Amino acid sequence: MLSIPDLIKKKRDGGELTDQEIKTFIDSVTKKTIQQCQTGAMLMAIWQKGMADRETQTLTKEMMSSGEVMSWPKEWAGLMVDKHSTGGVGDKVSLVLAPALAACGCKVPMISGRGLAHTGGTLDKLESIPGFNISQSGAQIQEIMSSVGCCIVGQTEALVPADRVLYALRDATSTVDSLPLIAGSIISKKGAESLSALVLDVKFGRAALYKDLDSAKELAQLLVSVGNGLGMRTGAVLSSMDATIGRCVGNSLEVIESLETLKGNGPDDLMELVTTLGGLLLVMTGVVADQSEGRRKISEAVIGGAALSKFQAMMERQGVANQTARSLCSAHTDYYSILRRSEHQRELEAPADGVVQDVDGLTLAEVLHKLGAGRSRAGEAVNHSVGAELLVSLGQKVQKGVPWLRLHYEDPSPTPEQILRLQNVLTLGTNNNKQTEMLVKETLLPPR
Ligand code: IUR
Repeated sequence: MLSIPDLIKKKRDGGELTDQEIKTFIDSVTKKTIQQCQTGAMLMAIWQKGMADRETQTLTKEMMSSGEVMSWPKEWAGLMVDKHSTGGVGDKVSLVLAPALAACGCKVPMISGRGLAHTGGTLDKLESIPGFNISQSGAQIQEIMSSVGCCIVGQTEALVPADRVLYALRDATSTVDSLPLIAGSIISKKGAESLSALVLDVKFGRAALYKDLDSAKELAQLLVSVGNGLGMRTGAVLSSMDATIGRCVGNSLEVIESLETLKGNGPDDLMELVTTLGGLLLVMTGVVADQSEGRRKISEAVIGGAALSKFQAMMERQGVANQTARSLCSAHTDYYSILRRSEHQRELEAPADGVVQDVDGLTLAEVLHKLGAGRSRAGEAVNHSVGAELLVSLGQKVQKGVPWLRLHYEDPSPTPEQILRLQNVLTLGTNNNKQTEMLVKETLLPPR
C-alpha cells in the first residue's frame, strides 16, 4: 500500500491512481488522518495532471460515501429529483422549479448553497423571508417531502463531510477550477440525496464560471457522465449567462420576482429556464414522454397556481408563520409589509436615446456585492435588502433621462466610481431588432 506522500508523487508525476488509492486518500481526508499540507498538495497535483474519467468516477463515489447517504420510502422510487446550477446573476430558478416539480408529482429534496463572490445563493434568498428555516434534520426533510413534496434546505453536517474539507482547501490553494474536483464536489452531494434524476444548468458567458460554450460543455459532459455513473439519470442544459436572469438581483428582490413568477407574471427568460429544466426532469423520471409535454406540464403548474400553493406549504413547513406565507402568496400583497425594503433607492437614467443592446450582469453583480448583497468569505452576513431592479429589457427603445435601473442600498452608499461602473452596465445602440435569442443553447440527455 502506498503512503500518502507516494500517492501525491504518483499523481504529481502524471500517474493514474487506482480505486483503492483514491479510497485511501478520501478516507484519510474524512478521518482527518492526513495533514492539510498533504491534502493541498494532492489537490494541486490533481489540478495540474487532471484525472482519467474512471478516477473522477471513483473520487465522486468515495466522496459521496464519506458521510450519510439519504434513503427514501420505496413508493417514491423513480420520483426523487433535483437540479444544480453552476451559478448565475439573478438566478432564482430553484424557487420556482422546486414547487413546480412537486406540483407535477415529483419529490424534490433540494439541498442548496449560499452565495459566494458575485453569484447569489438560494438559501440567502429564502432567508430574506422572516422565519424561513433552512436547517432541517433528515427526519424533518422526510416529513416535508411527504406532506408537501419539496423542500429547500442547507447541507447537514453528516452529508459528504469530505467535500467540506476539500472545498475549503480548494479555495485556499487556488484549485477550485479543476474539472474532476468540481465534478466530485457537485455530484457527490447530489448522489448523497439518492436521486432518481438530476438536471444540471451549466452556464457559460460573461457572468459564468466558464466563459465560453466549449469549456462549459466539457464540464457538462463530465457531470452528466459521472452522475449517470452513480446511477442517477443525469442530463444537462447549457445556458448563457451574460445579463441577468429576470429583472431583479439581490435577495429580497429575487424572492419578490419568484413569487410574481409563481403568480403567473414571470419574465420570459426565467420561465424558459424553469420549463426547460423541469421538462427535462419530467422526461427523465418518465412522468411524460417528451420534452415539449414536460415543458407544458411545468408551465401549467406555474401559470395555474399549483406551484404557488406548494411554495406556500413549503414556507409554512419550514418555519414561516401561516399568516405571513398566506399574505406573500396572495394576489395583491404589499411585499414590503413583510420583506425588508432597503432604506434608500436611487434610479439611474439613460444617458441618451437608444435601443438596449446589452446589460452587463457581471459588473452589476460585482457592485451589488460590494454594497452588501453578497459575501466574500463563507460565514459572512449579507444584507438581504440590497439589490437592483432592471427597468428595461434587451431590445427596448429608451429615451434619454428615462430610469433604467433602480438601486436598493443602505450602508455603504455607492461611491461615485461605483455609480460610474453601474452606468456602464447599460449599452445603448441603434440596432432595432429585438433580441429574441434563447438562453438555452444545448441539451445533453442521459444515455438510454
Ligand atoms: N459548487 C459545488 O458544490 N462545488 C464546486 O466545486 C463548485 C460549485 I465550483
